[in-house]
Amino acid sequence: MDKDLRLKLAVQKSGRLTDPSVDLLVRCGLKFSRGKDQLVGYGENMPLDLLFVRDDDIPDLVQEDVSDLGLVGLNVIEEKRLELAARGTAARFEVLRSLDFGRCRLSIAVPDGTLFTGPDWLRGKRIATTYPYLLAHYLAERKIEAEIVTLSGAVEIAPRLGRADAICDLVSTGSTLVANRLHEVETVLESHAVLIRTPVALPAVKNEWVERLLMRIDGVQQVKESKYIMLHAPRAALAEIRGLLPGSESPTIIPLDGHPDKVAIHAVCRENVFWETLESLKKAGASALLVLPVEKMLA
Ligand code: PRT
Ligand code: ZN
Repeated sequence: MDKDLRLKLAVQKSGRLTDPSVDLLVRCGLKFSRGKDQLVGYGENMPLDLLFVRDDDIPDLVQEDVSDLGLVGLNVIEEKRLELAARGTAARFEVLRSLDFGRCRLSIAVPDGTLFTGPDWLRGKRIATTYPYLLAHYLAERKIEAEIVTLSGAVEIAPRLGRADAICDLVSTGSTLVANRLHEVETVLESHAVLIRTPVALPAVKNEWVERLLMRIDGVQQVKESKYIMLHAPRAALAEIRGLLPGSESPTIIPLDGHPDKVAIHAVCRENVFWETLESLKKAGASALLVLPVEKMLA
């Protein structure tokens, strides 16, 4: 196939988003082999190649149409959007999907023992961060003037080194903050990974593959929590039992041969089915309960 008709998707080369990004694409059916330099993954069963790059480069690569698509943290693209705006350019990449990995938040944290009285406390303080534009935006929205100390990493040690009074950094479990005797006081941005695409119009073949990929991503995201549940129920308890099925739309109801007072119910539950739910179903008269994982789903 013509090289220009193969989709290019930029993913983080090595970091927190690498495994979940690759895992998502493999679940979408992609088989790929990595070149010698390890920088490109060649799709073997789809016209889609992966570009392995630093996450910070992904918005530019997509904006400049070097890559058609990118998987990156919302934090990175929102920082980029503000940085471009400050330079008088508009960000032109488009967010196609929010994904269910890479969850974290950009938060302001202060040293333990600080009497933080609210955002106003930040007035005139020095705040260390690797996200100067998002922090400046947060402060400007609240009309707070503070000094932003832009660092390239190890933000959490800045207060101990006397370089800052507070920090603005990504937090997921919070253990890095605890280890550095800091605690979160304000959330600047809730983040997760997103799929972005170039603003440039793509040839029809490529667009078709973008659509197919999106459909598969939706399918993969839906089945993660979904379960297929089967059970027998007395007709008299049908309404109650249907009400107990978590997140299911229209279950299939099948008559049971030789048991006019009973039916079989099959339903896809779009939430996890917990033991408590099964216990409640049993209490309501259900029997022969079976819960199965769902492998693929296409609406
Ligand atoms: O080399 P490259 O530039 O590609 O990688 P990177 O070092 O810039 O990025 P990386 O791999 O650390 O993170 C990639 C993306 O993962 C981020 O842009 C976020 O979208 C997302 N993410 C999710 C996180 C975290 N969780 C996270 N916890 N990114 C960074 N962290 C940091 C956090 O700042 C803290 O210093 O991890 C540390 C531990 O966090 P706790 O709260 O779990 O202790
Ligand atoms: Zn980075």
